[in-house]
Amino acid sequence: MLSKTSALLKSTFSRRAQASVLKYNQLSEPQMAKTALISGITGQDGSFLTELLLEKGYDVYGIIRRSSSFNTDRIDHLYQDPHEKGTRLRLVYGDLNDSSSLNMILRQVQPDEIYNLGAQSHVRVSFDIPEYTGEVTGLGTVRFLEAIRETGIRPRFYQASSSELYGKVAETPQTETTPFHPRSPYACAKAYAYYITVNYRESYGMFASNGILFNHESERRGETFVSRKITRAATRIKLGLQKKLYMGNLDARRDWGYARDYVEAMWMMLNADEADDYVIATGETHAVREFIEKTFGYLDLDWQEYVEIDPRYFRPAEVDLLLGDASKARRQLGWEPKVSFEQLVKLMVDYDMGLANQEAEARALNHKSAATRAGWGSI
Ligand code: NAP
Ligand code: F7E
Repeated sequence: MLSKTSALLKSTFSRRAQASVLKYNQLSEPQMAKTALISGITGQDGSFLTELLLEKGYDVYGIIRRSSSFNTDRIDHLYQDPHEKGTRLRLVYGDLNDSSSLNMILRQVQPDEIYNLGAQSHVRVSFDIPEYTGEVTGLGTVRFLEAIRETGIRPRFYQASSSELYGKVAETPQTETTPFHPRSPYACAKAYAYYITVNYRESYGMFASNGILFNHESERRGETFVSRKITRAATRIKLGLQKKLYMGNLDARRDWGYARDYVEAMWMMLNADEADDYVIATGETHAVREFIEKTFGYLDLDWQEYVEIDPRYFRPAEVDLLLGDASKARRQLGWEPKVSFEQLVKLMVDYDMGLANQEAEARALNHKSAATRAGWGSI
């Protein structure tokens, strides 16, 4: 019942959020506060960044794309009725594959800051849809930059660059000067986006910065990324809702941080005196195996009883080791990660345990109603 009610509430909120997406000609309103425009607002980082910017008093516009099912789950708790005065979060339809929508939105919103977080962001999937990934994750960035140039506005521009750029790493730890060696269509697209951002800064004097962010996770992480796949599965296994967890390469090492810490770095970059490129990382690296051990250990489970390897999760080319050195960001922006690896695992497991409990409760209720129906049948 609980989960049915929450599903109903969720879909009501989603419907309201979708219904509140503005048409371009409804966008402009007299504004005093700074205005931010976010692509990828419905993603993990977009949702945390929106919270941060609203807390800081910004008016926030988010670009969402049309979807046949609701895709605003992560921001539904921030929903504001656009019919009321003083609404500070608005959504507008657009797409990184559609230049005219970007042009129109920029002309109407006239943002002070743009955060380009939209992307096909899954590395494994990028091997299946390389061309599409190039369009959105690579060319999407130049469409945005060109739209800025064409409209003649002077916003500050943040590009969501990635530690995947380092790929087959040339040195460890990786810094802003480590050469790139991308290992996937996703990373190749991000390399284009990185360089075109630098190029527009150098060519046209735009305030355009790259945040080279290492992996960052949270309770809102997509469920097919490794961290969330592990915490979702382990908590479901704990309650008997799932038997096995099938994984790929357990030896890969990542520098994992907490997404809420990382969106703060994005804001700091756009509020620095000058545009520049920064590595954002914790400075610690852990193997996928360790993430599994910590998660199952926290739940008093022996992971070896449940985890099996399925080669379908191996990648045609792997990134074996990532470890970032964020000294420049610490020195120049005053940024530091606050959440440790252990705390990250714990907060994700705690959250997913809540979800698993809801699922178990719903199953028990369904069982009960099935039993009741069976009872009626026997009358
Ligand atoms: P995410 O959860 O996958 O979110 C991606 C966002 O992009 C979603 O809002 C998605 O919309 C949107 N999007 C996808 N295709 C689009 C299109 N054609 N037009 C407009 N929007 C589109 O990613 P994230 O983890 O928040 O990451 C944010 C950004 O940082 C991404 O660019 C990612 O590549 C980059 N990055 C992430 C990490 C990390 O560890 N999380 C590290 C380095 C860099 P839907 O909700 O409709 O799908
Ligand atoms: O994989 C290994 C996998 O998919 C991490 C994106 O946000 O961060 C992310 O990219 C590692 C890889 O993230 C499974 O082979 C093993 O070595 O969680 P992931 P990613 O590929 O590092 C970067 C910084 C981004 O920019 C991206 O947008 O884990 N691994 N077994 C597995 N990975 C997955 N997904 N599933 C497995 O079963």
